[in-house]
Amino acid sequence: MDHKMIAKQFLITGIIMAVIAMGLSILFRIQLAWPDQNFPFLETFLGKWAEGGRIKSDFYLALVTIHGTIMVFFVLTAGLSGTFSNLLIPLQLGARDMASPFLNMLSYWFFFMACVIMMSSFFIQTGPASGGWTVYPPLSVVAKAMPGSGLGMTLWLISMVLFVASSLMGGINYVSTILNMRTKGMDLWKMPLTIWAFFLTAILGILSFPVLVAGVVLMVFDRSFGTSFYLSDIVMGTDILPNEGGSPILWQHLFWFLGHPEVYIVIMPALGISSEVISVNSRKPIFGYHAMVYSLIGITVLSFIVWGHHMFVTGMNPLLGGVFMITTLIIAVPSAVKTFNYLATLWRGNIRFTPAMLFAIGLVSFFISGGLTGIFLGNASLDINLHDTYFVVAHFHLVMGSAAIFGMLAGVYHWFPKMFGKMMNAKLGYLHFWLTFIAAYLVFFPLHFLGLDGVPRRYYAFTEFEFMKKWLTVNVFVTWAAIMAALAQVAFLFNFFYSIFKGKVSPQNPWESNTLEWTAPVEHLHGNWPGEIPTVYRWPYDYSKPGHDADFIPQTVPFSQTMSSNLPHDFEGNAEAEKIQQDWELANPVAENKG
Ligand code: HEM
Ligand SMILES: [Cu+2]
Repeated sequence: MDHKMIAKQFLITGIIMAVIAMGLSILFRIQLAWPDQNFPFLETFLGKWAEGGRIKSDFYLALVTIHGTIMVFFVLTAGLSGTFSNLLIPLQLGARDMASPFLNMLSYWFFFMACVIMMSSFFIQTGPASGGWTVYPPLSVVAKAMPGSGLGMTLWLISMVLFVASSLMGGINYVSTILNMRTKGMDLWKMPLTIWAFFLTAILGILSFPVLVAGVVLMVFDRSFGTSFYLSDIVMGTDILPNEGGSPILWQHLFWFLGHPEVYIVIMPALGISSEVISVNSRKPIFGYHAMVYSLIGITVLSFIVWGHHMFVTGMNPLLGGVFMITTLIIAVPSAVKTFNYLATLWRGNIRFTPAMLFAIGLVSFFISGGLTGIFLGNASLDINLHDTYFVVAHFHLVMGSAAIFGMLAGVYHWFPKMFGKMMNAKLGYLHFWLTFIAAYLVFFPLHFLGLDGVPRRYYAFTEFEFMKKWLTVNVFVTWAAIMAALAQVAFLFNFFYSIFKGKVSPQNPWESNTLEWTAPVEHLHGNWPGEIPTVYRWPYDYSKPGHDADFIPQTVPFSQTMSSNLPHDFEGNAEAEKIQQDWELANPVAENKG
């Protein structure tokens, strides 16, 4: 199957999963806002999970768990990375397809099966897994710990193993395509930042996902074969469980060795997309291209040595905590480099506020405001107070959740014409952006204050605790904001599906962009380009180049055609372009004297 088709499959599956996950969050937000009220419609809708119109506490935990799992893995990993890596890697590099189209197709179908199995757990007697998206033992290992710890947890594990297999097949394909299948002239330093981001994301995935599978295998042993890797000294009621010698901390190490890179697997493609969109729509070269690449590499390397910041309160040796704290805070440096680069690119740009551009700027906003609270959480001593409170929920929903969703939406608006040959409606796009942007801040900003006051996450009803009662009005407010966020997505869904069929036909290069994908015809061909694959001469960010009349120069335009605007560094490392320049200089001795 063609990579463009597979990209669409990932996108549409991702959108469906996002709608489901958002629906789940509305359900549990209703519970949080009106903990003592009955809503008969919930029973109609959820049956035995909401008898008498109130969500059961076990089911509440299942909702939170599946919401988080779907959002992180299925929407923002598969839906985001899968869609845009598949679409853009061959098109922006000048390849006719992925290195292995077959593996690529298989990777989609594994993902699809993972989604189906995860959702099927809503229809079994004991309900879905309910130990949180991090599935910490013992809830995930002791089958009778709670309803979702039985079959629901088994389905969760199966689904995740399929999902990991899917990501590995995808990732290996992306890496080998990027390394081997670039068109003539496309050296590494001519690749768009999107490709750099997808490349490093794929490497992160390949190196970290297998660790999760290893951890899951041990978990299956604990669950089914009486081993005790993760369990020790558990008493249930008066029952002493037979486990001996294991430790749940081992699971935390294995999980977060994947789990922390995972949050960068989620955000890096979104950062790559926003680089591209911001540069195109500022009509300016991206500021600090090399610094952007090195900061992505820095994030990739560092993200493997910070996992312990999720475990500050497990009683780790304070010295070790200090090491994790320092490495964690160092990640702020490449992240800040990226932020400053975005702002410097926007600075004095000739900005075109397309919907894609607004979403990309929105990403920068969330990345900054959510990133700042990461500095608090990264400090071992502050984290002791903030751990497992709503402060954490607020932090990661801004920096990873909202930012990555905005990156994904920026990508959808920007490359929709490439995917479907049609334009999306810009007015609906603006409506969608402003409502979502405002609603997201209204939802997540107040949650910081709950966290600072010590309100813990994953609790079913706050009214049970005297000190939390005062937050009830805030919770009601947040729930209304979440409902507004959900309604705003209707504008997007309508626009998306309507435009596929009835949208205006898109021109070849609607955003006047330099990159290769826009040189391919609008109609989808197998193999992307009808004749030869275009040759690449220049980097992808030649916007508003001094001395040139048009404000953009596609990567396929040789330097021999833009003699008035060439700069000395344009030729670096490009023997062919250098030769063209030399030949031209030989043929035009006068022009050279002038220069
Ligand atoms: C309408 C948008 C959203 C709302 C209203 C929302 C709300 C919530 C709330 C209230 C919780 C429960 C917190 C707790 O009790 O621990 C939660 C958990 C979570 N959410 Fe969201 N969320 C939204 C979107 C997202 C997105 C886009 C992501 C992607 C990163 C995400 C990832 C998570 C994760 C990982 C958890 C933790 C689940 C767990 O503890 O197992 N959410 N969300
Ligand atoms: Cu982390």
